[in-house]
Amino acid sequence: MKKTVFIFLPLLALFACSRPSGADLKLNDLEYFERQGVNFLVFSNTFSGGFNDEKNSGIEVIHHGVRTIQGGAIRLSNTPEQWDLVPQSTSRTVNRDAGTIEVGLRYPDYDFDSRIVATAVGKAVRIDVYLDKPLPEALEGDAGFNLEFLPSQYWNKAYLMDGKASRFPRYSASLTTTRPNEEKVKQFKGYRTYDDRGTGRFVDPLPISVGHSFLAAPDAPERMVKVTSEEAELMLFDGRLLAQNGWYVLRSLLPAGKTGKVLSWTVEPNAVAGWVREPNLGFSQVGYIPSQPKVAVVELDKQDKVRATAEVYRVKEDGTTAKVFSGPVKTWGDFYKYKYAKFDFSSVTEPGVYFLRYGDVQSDDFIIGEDVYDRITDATSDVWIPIHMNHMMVNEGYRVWHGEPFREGYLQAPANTDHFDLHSQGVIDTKYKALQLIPGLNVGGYFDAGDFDIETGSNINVVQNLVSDWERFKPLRDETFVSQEQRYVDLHRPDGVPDVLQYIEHGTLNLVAQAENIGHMAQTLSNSVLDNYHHLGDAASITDGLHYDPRLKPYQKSADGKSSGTPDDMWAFTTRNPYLDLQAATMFAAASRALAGYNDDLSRRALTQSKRLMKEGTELMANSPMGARARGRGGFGNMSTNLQLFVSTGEQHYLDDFVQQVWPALDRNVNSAIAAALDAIPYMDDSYRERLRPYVEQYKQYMDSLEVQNPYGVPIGLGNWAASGSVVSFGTTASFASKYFPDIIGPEYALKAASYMFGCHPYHNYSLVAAVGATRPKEVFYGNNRADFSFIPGNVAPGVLFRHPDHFENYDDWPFLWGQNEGTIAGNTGYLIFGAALQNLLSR
Ligand SMILES: [Ca+2]
Ligand SMILES: [Ca+2]
Ligand SMILES: [Ca+2]
Repeated sequence: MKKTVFIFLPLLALFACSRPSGADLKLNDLEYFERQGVNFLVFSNTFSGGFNDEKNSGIEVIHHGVRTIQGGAIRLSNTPEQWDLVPQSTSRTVNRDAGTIEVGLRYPDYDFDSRIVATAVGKAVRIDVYLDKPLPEALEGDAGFNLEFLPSQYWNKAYLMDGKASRFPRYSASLTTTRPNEEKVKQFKGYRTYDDRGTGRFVDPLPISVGHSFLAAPDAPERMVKVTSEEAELMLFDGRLLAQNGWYVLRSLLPAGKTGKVLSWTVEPNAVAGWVREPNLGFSQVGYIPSQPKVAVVELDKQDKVRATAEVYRVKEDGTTAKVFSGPVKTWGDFYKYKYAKFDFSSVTEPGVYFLRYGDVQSDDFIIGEDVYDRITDATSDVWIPIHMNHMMVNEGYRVWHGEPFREGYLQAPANTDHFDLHSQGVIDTKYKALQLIPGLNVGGYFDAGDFDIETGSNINVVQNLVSDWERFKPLRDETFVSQEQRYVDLHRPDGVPDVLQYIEHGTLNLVAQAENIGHMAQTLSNSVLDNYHHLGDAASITDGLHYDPRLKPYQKSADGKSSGTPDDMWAFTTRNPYLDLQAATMFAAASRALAGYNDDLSRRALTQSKRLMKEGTELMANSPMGARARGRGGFGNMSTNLQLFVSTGEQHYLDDFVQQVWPALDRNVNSAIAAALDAIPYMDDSYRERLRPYVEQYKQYMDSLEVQNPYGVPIGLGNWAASGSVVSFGTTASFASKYFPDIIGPEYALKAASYMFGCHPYHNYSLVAAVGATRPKEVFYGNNRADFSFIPGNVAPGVLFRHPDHFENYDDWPFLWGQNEGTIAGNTGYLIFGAALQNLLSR
């Protein structure tokens, strides 16, 4: 977790008496089974996320602070993948008197219901599965009770099956078999996660171990779990055979033709006697400027007690260290699972290298210096963004990140298609027929995130963010060679053009192509088949680069080598969304300004599309239920669009419309409208700024209220995608508010957001930004190289994800949970603005 001078024994002695380690599991007020070191959750989180099996649900165990087991449920395959069917939870009943949690599970596709009853029995939980009707025949031999173990916490550790010792494999290399596709249990909406290469057969992993008594990790007491079943056979599988994000799966098949109690397991996670979670010392791994407030947040086990003092040490030039400050640690209070305290060492201001010590815990070292924030966006700008440029080959030194993807272009998506990445095509509303090539779309644009689609809304945000960066801060940094003619990008090779301009051009090229060739904005340009959507590797190998010709057989190429019968071409989902058109209009107006004088042709085309989409989008919105809903929600319609169009054209009516909208929007919700209102200041007179003043004061009250809402004083979200994006936005708005209203809002709010991003947050204290500036950045991210347990420099993780009812987590040894570890192109360009705004604020 962090560098530690480890003297654990005094802690054990101190706290062993406060909660007897021999205590049994108890059903607590938060409706899970608990003893010190073990949280045993039964469907506190259901399979209701947007992407089927998110490895976040069912029966879960948080074992000595780490969620190492999840996915406990009736499942229909040996090693469930993300798009395998997941059960609906039809009921969840907690019976305090009986000490049980009962859940009803249903697979509507098979009209298959089951019930799971979990009962604490001493230090174990007994899991009983009941069927009121026999298993549907179609699921015999497939339906079973599964429990999944986190590979990175178990690999290389030992396990015993019926007393026989083996080791969890570091990498999957166990036996598989193939079965006819007809035997495959249906996957999500009938899609297939696999390409059978014309064999008509799917791969099914074989168990690596079978028995009735399974003991995981006897060699690692914090991970030791015993599972037994007298009747049912336990089988251990390696889920990574089918999907790199698979877990180890322990399962038993449900018996055919039986009702009543059909399966019973006993699961006993070990609790280490006297264990108390090591304090997590939150601080900025990037460091601090001398004048800024410096407050470390200490996250503590509720069994732990707050120490009176903490210390700051300085690393001296001869390599020795000396204590330079000792100060009080003040209790903040409880926040979900842990309790928190704060240590203020703002008085340490001399530039140098330091570390913190809290009892036996020593932090990584950090720097105090005027320039610590100067390089926080360099990796994002020089490395992460150019690597995500679509339709280009991207080279860095000796390494090619990817070749030129999607050379065959994009086909019109067929009508009435639901998509696995949450899009859908309604009736075709373009001049193209289903599966007809839409010309001109394979240019420019950015990969969405860890996947390779062009998410139009995100790409609009990207261009908007980059223009905002360009217009406000004029970054002339030139570290990237970009040639649209060669379709080639070379990292760390200056070419005489500011990179931000080239990035704006690249995004605009694709979006203008959409508007011109489709007539309006597509929702997405995305994969047509699921088995290349989850692609890991070179983006240029996702499709075969040949036009799809249905007259050929799959895997067959035409005589001229230009087309193939493999239906792997990407699709454009074109269903018109006027709100998206308005967002595009805003972005095109901004892009046309930035590109003027650099690429005049593209600048003119962008402005033409902006005006057209503004007019058409506004009319469509006025006449659509969506428009009415947006107004009902207090959305501010085309307010930002009007501002951007005024700035681009100087036409007064755009400004009048903006002014008419901005004050009611602020009155409705100052927190959501303040950023747009601040954006207008450079174009308005002093009276606008003065009228805005009370709203900024109101916003300050909100910012201050965060200090009592959570120990970190920034907006920590509890959603299914962690909240570093909202912390970054908060930091950006705080920076601008502080710049325009320094007498109301000081720089400390923006700096608090920076500290959170760089390590002062729950769970661990690693910087959430890959690679740059920090002593200890996170090491694994959900990028397109996630199978290598690696990162793309400059990526910004969503961060610390909330799991119901009381757990925050961010895995740094397991990249595959997107809600914690997947940086996005919109989020990362938003981080670029935050970095620039912060630097601008501090250089004042
Ligand atoms: Ca996507
Ligand atoms: Ca350049
Ligand atoms: Ca193709």
